[in-house]
Amino acid sequence: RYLKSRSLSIIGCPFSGGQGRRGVDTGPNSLIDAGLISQLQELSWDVSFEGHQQFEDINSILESGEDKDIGTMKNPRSVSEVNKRVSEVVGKHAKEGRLPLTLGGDHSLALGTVTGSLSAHPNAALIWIDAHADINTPDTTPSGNLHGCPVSFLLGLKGTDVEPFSSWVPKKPVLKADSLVYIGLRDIDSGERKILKENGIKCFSMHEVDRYGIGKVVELALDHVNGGSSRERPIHLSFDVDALDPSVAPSTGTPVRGGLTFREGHYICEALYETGSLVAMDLMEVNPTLMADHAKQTIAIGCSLIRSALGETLL
Ligand code: Z70
Ligand code: MN
Ligand code: MN
Ligand code: MN
Repeated sequence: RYLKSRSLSIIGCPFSGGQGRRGVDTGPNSLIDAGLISQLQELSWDVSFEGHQQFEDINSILESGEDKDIGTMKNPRSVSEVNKRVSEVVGKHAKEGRLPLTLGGDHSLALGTVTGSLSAHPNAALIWIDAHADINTPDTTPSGNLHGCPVSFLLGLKGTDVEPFSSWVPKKPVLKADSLVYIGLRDIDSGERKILKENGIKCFSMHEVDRYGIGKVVELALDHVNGGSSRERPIHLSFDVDALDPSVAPSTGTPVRGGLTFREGHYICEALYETGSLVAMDLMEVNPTLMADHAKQTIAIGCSLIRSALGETLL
């Protein structure tokens, strides 16, 4: 509906500066090494992959310890610069009518991916699958980790108009609060709870998944962003693998028990594919260096979530 043809661009983002655990920067290459490209070609996608993004310069600043905190924010310059680049490359591919598939890397990268998507599809809605809301502001973050903050920057919440981000993040909010839906939440900070309430943001936590079942939850989520039964609005899917239960996807930085089952995670992806309106996808927070005995399992699930979102079951 929004793509020129069945074409996608893989954007590998080896970056870990949005949180404290190294290794998540090896996520993108693990997914590629597991055969993701040929798997998507088998689903008859025209796949372009020009190699991972080159963040060596930024990563060396990160390693050197030169990227000093600004207020509460850790690694602010690295996170800002990486996201500026990601937003440009995602925006470019999206404007060419291709579906940008971004492989993380930590979830701070979604500031760039969503900004890029929205530059090409200004009416797109954001569906955020995560154990966490990632909606802290620099004023509310308890950790200073910017992977817990990208959504607040996208909504332009109070406290996000700060350097270095203010030099490139659009002044007009990238996204309106009613264009965002969460599924899978179960670890929300008190400051985030307040923000979610005050902005009336639609959240389907694990409690709602239990109550209604995943089928109904996805239907309600799509009704919410479409304002009814239409399924035409473009959708950016940002999938944090920690939305899944740690027994399903153990190799991730902040596992929280009580998560989505294997099928619930895949169902979400399948149902979004069925809308015909998916315009971008992120698969974030795969860290093969954690629970390394289970890394293969987590990587394989990352690939299969992506395949489901790109039409595996329907062909
Ligand atoms: C916490 C914070 C977070 C992902 C952890 C955790 C945020 N709310 N996000 N893992 N993906 O530090 O802001
Ligand atoms: Mn996240
Ligand atoms: Mn998370
Ligand atoms: Mn927490």
